[in-house]
Amino acid sequence: MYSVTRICAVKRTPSLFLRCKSTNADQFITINNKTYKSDPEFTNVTPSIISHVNRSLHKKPNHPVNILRDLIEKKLSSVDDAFTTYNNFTPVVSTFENFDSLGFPADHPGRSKSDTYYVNDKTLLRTHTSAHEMECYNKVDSTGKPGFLISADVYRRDEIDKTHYPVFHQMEGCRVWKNRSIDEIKSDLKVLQKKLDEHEMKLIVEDRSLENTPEENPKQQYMTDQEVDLVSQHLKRSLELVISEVFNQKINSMKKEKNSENIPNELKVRWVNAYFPWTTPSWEIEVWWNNDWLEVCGCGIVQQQVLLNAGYEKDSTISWAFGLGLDRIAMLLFEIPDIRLLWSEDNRFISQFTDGSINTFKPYSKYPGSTRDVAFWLADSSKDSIEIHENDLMEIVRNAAGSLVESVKLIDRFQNPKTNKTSLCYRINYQSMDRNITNDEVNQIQKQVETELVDKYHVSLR
Ligand code: FA5
Ligand code: MG
Repeated sequence: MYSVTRICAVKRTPSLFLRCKSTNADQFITINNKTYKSDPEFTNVTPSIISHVNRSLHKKPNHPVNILRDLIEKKLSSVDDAFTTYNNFTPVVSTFENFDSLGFPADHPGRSKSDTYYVNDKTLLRTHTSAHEMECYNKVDSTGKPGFLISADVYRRDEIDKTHYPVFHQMEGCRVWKNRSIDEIKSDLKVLQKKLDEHEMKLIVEDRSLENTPEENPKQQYMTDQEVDLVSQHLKRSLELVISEVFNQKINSMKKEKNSENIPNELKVRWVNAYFPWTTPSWEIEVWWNNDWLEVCGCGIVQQQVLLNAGYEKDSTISWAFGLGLDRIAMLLFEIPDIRLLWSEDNRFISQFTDGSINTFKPYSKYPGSTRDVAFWLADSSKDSIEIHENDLMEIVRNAAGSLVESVKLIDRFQNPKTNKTSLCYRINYQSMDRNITNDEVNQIQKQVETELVDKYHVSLR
C-alpha cells in the first residue's frame, strides 16, 4: 500500500509558492453538487478524476464489479444474517475520517499528496472504505445487526498500466461483539464453521501467521488470549468462506465453458502477517492462482481506539474488520485483460455479463494504439526547480489523455557525469478501448503533456 517513488527531490522555493497562492486563491471545486474551496497547497484532484465520482460500477447492473459484490454480500449474509450493507457513501471524506479516526500517524506516506487526491487540506477522495468504519460502528446499535459491509469506489494516485487505475473498488466488512460473551462468539463460530464444512470447495489453508512470535503481531492488552483466538478464527473462516464461494463459482464456470486445460481441482490460500494502523493483530490473505500468489484482502482485530472514537464504552467491545479489493478479483474471475475495460461504455463489453453469473470475457477487436516518448532533463537544484514525483507525471498524462492512455513506463534514465543533470525518458502508449484515435489527437495530447511538464516542473525537453 502507498508505495513512494521519488524521481527528484528538490525544495519548492518561496517565490514560487507565493506566486501559486495568489493565482489560485478563492477557487472552488464542485463534486456531487457540493462546492469545496480549493487550496493551492493541497488541491490535486483533476477534472478527469472527478468525472469518475458518479460511475458507481459496484452498483451498475450486469457489471463484473457489481456481480462480484453481490455474490460476496449474499454469501456472508447467508451465514447468520449479521450484516447491514452500505453501498451509497459519497467518496468525498475528511482527513479525519480517512486517516485520524483510524490512528494513521502524522507522517504516514498514505497522507502524502503524491499518493492521495486532495480536494483541500481537510477534504479528500477516500483512499479506502475504512474511511467509513467510524460512522458505521456508530450505527450498529440502531441497525440491530452486529456487522456491516461497505462497498465503494476508492481513489489513489498511482502508476498507469493494465492492473492499475486511479479508481478501484473495495468492500469493507466489520463484525462486532458488544458484550464480549465467550459463549456467543463460540456459537457464532460454530454456525460459520458448519457453513464452511458444507461448502463443496475445500480450501488448502496455510497459516504462516501462526509461526510468529506475539511481539511481531501483538494482541491488544484489553483482550484475553481466548478472545483473540476465537475472534481471529471467526474473521479468518469468514474470509475463507468468501474465497471458497467466489473461486468455486469460477472453477464451475470454467468447467461449463471448457475453455481451459488448467482447471484447478483444489484451491490453496495462505495467511500472512500484515500491518495496518487501526488493527492488531493484522493479516492478509493470498490465493494461489495462475502460478502466483494474489493478495486479495487485508484484515485484523480492530484497535480499541477506533471503537472509542465511534462512541463505544471502554473495554466493552471486540471487533474484526477486513478490506477486500473487488476489481482485481473481478478481472481474474471474468478474465478481463485490462483494468480500463471495467470503465468501458462500449456495449460489446457490458452486454457480455449477466447479474448472478461468472463467465469468461471474449475479447473483441482492439483499436490500434500509438506510442510517443517524452524525454527531458530534470531541473537542477537551482532556484526555480520544484519537486516532481513519478505519480505527478502519471497525473499529467492522465489529465491530458483520460482513458486514452494504456500505460506509461520509464524506458531510460541517464545522468550526465559532467553536469550531474539527470535525463528521463518515458514511453506513453495511447490506445482507446472504445474507438479509433487519430494521430492529430495523440499529438495534441502529447503536446499538452510536454507543456505541463515544462510549466509545472521546469524540466527541459530533449
Ligand atoms: C487497505 O486499503 C485497508 N483499508 C484494508 C483493511 C481494512 C485492513 C480493514 C484492515 C482492516 P490495502 O491498501 O492493502 O489495504 O488494500 C486492500 C485491498 O485492495 C488489497 O488487498 C487489494 O486487493 C486491493 N487493492 C489495493 N491497491 C489496489 C490497486 N491499486 N488496484 C486494485 N486493487 C487494489
Ligand atoms: Mg495490501
